Amino acid sequence: MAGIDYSERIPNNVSLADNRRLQRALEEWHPKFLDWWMQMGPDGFQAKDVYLRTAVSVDAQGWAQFDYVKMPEYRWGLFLAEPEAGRTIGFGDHMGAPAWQDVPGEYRGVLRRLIVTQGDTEPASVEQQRHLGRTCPSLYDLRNLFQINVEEGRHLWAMVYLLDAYFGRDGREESEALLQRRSGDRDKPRILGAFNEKTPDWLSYLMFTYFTDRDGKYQLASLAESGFDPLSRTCRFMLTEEAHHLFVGETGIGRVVQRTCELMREAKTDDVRRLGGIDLATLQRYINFHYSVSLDLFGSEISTNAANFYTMGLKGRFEEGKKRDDHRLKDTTYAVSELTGDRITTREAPALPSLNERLRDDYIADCQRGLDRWNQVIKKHEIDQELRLPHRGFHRAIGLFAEVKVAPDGRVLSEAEWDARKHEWLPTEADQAYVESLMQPVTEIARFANWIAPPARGVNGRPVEFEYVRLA
Ligand code: BYC
Repeated sequence: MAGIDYSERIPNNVSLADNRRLQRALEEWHPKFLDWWMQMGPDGFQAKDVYLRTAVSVDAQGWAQFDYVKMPEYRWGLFLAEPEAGRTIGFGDHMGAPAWQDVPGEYRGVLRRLIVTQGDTEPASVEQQRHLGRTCPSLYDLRNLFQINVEEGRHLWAMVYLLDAYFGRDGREESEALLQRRSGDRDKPRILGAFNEKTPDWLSYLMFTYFTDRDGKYQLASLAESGFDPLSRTCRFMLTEEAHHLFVGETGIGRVVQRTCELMREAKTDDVRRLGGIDLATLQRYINFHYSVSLDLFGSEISTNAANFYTMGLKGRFEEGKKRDDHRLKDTTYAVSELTGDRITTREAPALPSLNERLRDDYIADCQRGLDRWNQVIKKHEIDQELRLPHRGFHRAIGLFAEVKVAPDGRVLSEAEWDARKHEWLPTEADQAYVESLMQPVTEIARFANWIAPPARGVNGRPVEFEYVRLA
């Protein structure tokens, strides 16, 4: 069961051949997906051989195989983590009851909406990244981009499987709509804010994989706790793939920081733009932007939706199973931010509607770990500067802080102060133009753009100087 049947048109470990109706629905959706992929997927590289990993098993050990594949021939499929015998619902009003193998009728609408929101982000990110291949800093980075893109495509398949298998005609309509919305489109935008932003250059992309993919990790981990077992099993396997996306972001920004520090040391200057590097001040502004739009993805501090998802047993907390409390949270509180005049304070709020904020707190702590590692790189070069996460209220569009302007240090500002200083804190047009000017493709084996250091090692035991994408 852990192995995946590749003899089928749609590789899967869900016994698809035994469910003719579902198989037909997915076989009808498949060509539409491929049309979308050709139209909106990586631009200009569809006919090239890329050294990609493909899932061949859902076991934690040895689940992937690496080989050259042309992206449209990638074996997208349906993979769920192994079922846990006797699994019960771990939180909310149904705690202790057997996990649902089918959709509980009374929660159908809510569950469908959660799955659609999750599913919508996956193709959105592929659309956002579709032009990046043309300006890659190396073949190694190009390959990692495509790996992420095909896996986001597979994550779309994962959500479409749930919609088609468990939500009948409505589910099939939602599956179609997932291929029709477009990132940044005025008339048919993607559902969540960050997925309608542009990813115009590789610095933005590395920031996106660090900060926005990390929201994915936390949302998927909460959905992996779901009492709806097929969703839980799907998300558990998606998390295995997600780890690589976060690795690309963390090591990618780490490599930019490394290169910047090398240039600063060599030329004894902070102004590495003269040398074709990305100065730390610009990096800080990109961090501020991507972190703040990703914080918005967790929703409002106080949310009855979040309370309902939990009480219904549909979406848990991060690592719900490891927490030692009653897993119902009706009588407990949680500290959330509050605005008192122009001061930001905290107050104890009922725990259930505060669940978005709690998940955001887990996320913030995780984000800080990467900053600590990048700051180690800076310190090793004996440079007395630090990268910082801005205050959670900085540049927010959702929740409490959407109403006010907050500086990176947490001071509440007047509109005039904000307007006068925002160019210090967010990427300016000049920053964007400069970063764009660096985006010249580097495609010789083993060569890297000047603004990013090579990685410590290659992919799957291959050397860094390996032909990760065959362009000839
Ligand atoms: N943009 O009660 P509230 C990933 C809406 S990333 C626009 O506070 P709730 C990935 C909200 O829908 C992970 N609208 O929100 C990463 C609600 O609308 P209604 C994606 C927003 O429902 C990289 C209203 O505002 N997965 O996988 O508690 C590459 C009130 O909101 C936004 C998920 O998000 C926003 N940012 O929480 C590839 C998990 N925020 O009800 C992939 C599934 C809120 O008034 N989704 N609104 O019409 C959820 O769990 C929840 O929908 C959210 C929002 C956490 C997103």
